[in-house]
Amino acid sequence: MSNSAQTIPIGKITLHQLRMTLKSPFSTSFGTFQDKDFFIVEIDDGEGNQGFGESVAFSSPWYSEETVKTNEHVMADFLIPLLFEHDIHHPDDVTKIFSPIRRNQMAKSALEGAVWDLYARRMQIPLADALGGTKKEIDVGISIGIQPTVEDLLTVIGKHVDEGYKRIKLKIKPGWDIDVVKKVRQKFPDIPLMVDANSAYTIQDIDHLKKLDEFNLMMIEQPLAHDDIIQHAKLQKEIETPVCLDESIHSCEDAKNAIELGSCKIINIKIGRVGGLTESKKIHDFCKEHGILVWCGGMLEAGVGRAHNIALTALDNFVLPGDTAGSSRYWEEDIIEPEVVVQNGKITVPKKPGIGYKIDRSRLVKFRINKQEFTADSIKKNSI
Ligand code: OSB
Ligand code: MG
Repeated sequence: MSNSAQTIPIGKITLHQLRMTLKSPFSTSFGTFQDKDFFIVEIDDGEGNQGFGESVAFSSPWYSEETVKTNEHVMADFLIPLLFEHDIHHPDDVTKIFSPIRRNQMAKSALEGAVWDLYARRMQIPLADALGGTKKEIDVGISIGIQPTVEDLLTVIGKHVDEGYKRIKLKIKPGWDIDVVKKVRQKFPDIPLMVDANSAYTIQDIDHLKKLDEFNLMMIEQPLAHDDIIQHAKLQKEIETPVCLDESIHSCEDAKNAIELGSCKIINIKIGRVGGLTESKKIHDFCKEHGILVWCGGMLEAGVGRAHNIALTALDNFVLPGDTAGSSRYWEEDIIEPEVVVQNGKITVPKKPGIGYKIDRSRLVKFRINKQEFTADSIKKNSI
């Protein structure tokens, strides 16, 4: 092999900005989503291969500080120039190349994901294999937003249980918690069930949260502040329900600290929140060594982000079902071909190279509201 074959050439980077509308609104303790703006990153190696990534930041900084606009700014003005300036021998190099830029994990992850896909396609292997994944199929659950009434919630749960989802996650908030979970348990005594508070409580609510212990929940996700691990450790000592951290974990370092403090027993790994697949794998490996269970979270992704989640979940310590539901749970028309299908609560890990799904170009164009292209030359011109 020549030297150039050992680096991943970055010929052109395209930011496709898309706007898609969820089939039904999704409500959490911090707000409701329906229209979704995001970027599909396409990296062309100039040798006939393209890799794809998806940015998962929302339009408002409710879940984390990043937004669609900050993702655009940070990718266009800082991260894309860094990619053109450095040789990439392996996708793991990207984390290091991006390290002069603080945080902005979702912006980093969108580009890093495209490099991983491109790498796997060039190698002619599935992304799951490139990451070290061994599963042929993955178990998936579903996250159900806050509903107008408990009756509505029971109906929605029944539908998804019938579809075969392996566990049900309910969004909770003060006023939509203990009584709701009680009624769900009365109707569905045996389903694997968990709750996600998205930081809606404080440590003062400890006695209230203890009441969840009687419902045999798999876990409570991110009950306390988005940036806390200290109070979560106090809470975990007092409640039996395992605490799972989502918002508080932005890196493997964060995961190590949380585990050392006893802030959680389970970690939700979201590729975007931790800055990419390389960091996700690092957290997965660390948790495996320390007996901490992990699962793959979701950010209401379109097909590209969904495909990345599936590839990551093929790693063996993703023992708990994640939030990666089928495309049709979110979208009338997804941007990949075929769309992601769930059967009996399982998704088959694709065997084709890269993310293993084809990009539906006509739908990409249909949902596109803006497009920007970057080459090494255009970056140089801009910086003069
Ligand atoms: O906390 O996991 C979360 C959706 C938007 C923002 C945050 C979260 C969620 C979900 C849905 O729970 C996950 C999905 O179905 O993609
Ligand atoms: Mg969550």
